Amino acid sequence: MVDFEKLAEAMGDLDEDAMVEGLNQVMAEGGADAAKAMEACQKGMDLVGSRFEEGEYFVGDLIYAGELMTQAVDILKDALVSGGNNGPATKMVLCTVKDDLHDIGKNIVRSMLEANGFDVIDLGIDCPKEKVVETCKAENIKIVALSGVLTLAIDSMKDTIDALKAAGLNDVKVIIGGAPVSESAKEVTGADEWAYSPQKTVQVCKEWAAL
Ligand code: B12
Repeated sequence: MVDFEKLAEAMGDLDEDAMVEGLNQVMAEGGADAAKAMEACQKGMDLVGSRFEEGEYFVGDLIYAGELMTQAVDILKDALVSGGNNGPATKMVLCTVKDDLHDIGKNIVRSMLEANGFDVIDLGIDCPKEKVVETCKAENIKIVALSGVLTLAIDSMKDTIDALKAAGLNDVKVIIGGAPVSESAKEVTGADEWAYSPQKTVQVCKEWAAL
């Protein structure tokens, strides 16, 4: 049985070998603890964020941490897939909203969605609302996931959701996520759902894809 505290520490210490060893052990044991392992990695990411704020880590460390998280999702993805992936992949849009350049969390969410069979159109960072509207129209998208880490991202999320409504795309479901997102942000922005964990994001998007 893997020691999840140690796994979180390995991620926090950016110790790739220890992290990969722990994750491979989870998979070798059948993958039943994959969700717990993912949580441990996220705890490790929180450590990374704190160490950055304390001046111990630098931007390069954060980017490397993002790469490690993506690697973790890759190792665990077969065990993280919930439910069947039968039928054609559902296309959806994901982006970091206007004026926000943070994409480490978005990329982790994307890896998780792709691991669960979604065809994710990633519109990148600092994404204008017009680009989201155009893509939804052109690709007949019914699910949009908006990421944002800055407090001001909540305003951009609201603008994007308002623009979708103004364009008559009322059947597009929107999930928002990122550090400042909460139930009250959901109410302010008019989003259909919010989440912090990538696992909940996948669960919600799967429910919407089945509608
Ligand atoms: C890394 C980082 C940067 C990097 C970004 C690199 C990159 N490629 O992303 C760089 C150095 C570029 C950067 C720049 C800036 N940053 Co910065 N940054 C951070 C830091 C340290 C970590 C963010 C991160 O990646 N966390 C790890 C990921 C995994 O977590 P996450 O993004 O929350 O994602 C998780 C969930 O939220 C969720 N999730 C994410 N997206 C989505 C989407 C959906 C749909 C769902 C459901 C879930 C979901 O899943 C993820 C996995 O669990 C935070 C501090 C912190 N501790 O969080 C500050 C922080 C976010 N930055 C901050 C600031 C102020 C800035 C700058 C303005 C600094 C400056 N003065 O220039 C600029 C902003 C530029 C801009 N316009 O965006 C502030 C924001 C303050 C605020 N409340 O608005 C923070 C909080 C630091 C602080 N305490 O002051 N930053």
